[in-house]
Amino acid sequence: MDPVDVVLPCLDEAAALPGVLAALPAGYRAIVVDNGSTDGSPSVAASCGAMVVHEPRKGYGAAVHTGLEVAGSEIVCFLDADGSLDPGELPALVRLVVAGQAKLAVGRRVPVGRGAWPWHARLGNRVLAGILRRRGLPVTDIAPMRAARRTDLLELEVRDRAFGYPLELLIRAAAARWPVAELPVTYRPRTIGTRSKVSGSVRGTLRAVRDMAGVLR
Ligand SMILES: Nc1nc2c(ncn2[C@@H]2O[C@H](COP(=O)(O)OP(=O)(O)OP(=O)(O)O)[C@@H](O)[C@H]2O)c(=O)[nH]1
Ligand SMILES: [Mg+2]
Repeated sequence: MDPVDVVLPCLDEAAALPGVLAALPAGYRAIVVDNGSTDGSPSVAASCGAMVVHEPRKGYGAAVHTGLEVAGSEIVCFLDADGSLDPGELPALVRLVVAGQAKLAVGRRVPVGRGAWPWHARLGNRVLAGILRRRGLPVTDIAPMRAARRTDLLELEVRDRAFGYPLELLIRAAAARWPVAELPVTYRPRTIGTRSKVSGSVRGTLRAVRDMAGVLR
């Protein structure tokens, strides 16, 4: 099989990176995109064999977009670097794209363990997924784990550079009438020693709501 690049947006995930990177299946190459970690994440990523990219612009979407640009494989995956998702579940998504069953394959999070997915984050996701379904996209989550062809993704021209990125991607995929497939993926509490940027604080949640509302307008 051709190698697959995996883009990992990273902001202070030094404690989680060794486990996440070690769990990548054979043939999957990590691209860790950092913008401003202060916990040594870039050197930890590099010592684990990952390619490290420094993105000057802040934001989840900025990191993801830059990772997509520097990726060299035909199919590219995206995965959070906080240890909440299992890299071993990426090949199932990639297979759907390779087989032509989907242009975009995304994970639907199934929480395992207490506190993996706080109720307000789950509720917010459900509301957004409802909006997407009305736009013709059969999804039940705003997935942080996905696979697609690099050139297809670049053609979608997703603009948001913050936490609205995943939602905008799905909206544009729906508008372009892409076949989108959703598979269940395991969602665990983030690795101990890392900090939530979204659902773990009122500030983070409000920021994500603002970014996503901007995308919906
Ligand atoms: N480079 C970069 N990465 C980011 C930024 N914000 C978040 N990330 C990364 O994006 C991924 C998702 O961030 P999380 O804080 O886990 O957000 P979430 O999973 O949506 O929500 P919770 O974990 O529930 O808070 C993690 O790997 C973060 O390190 C950012 O501004 N820049
Ligand atoms: Mg997370």
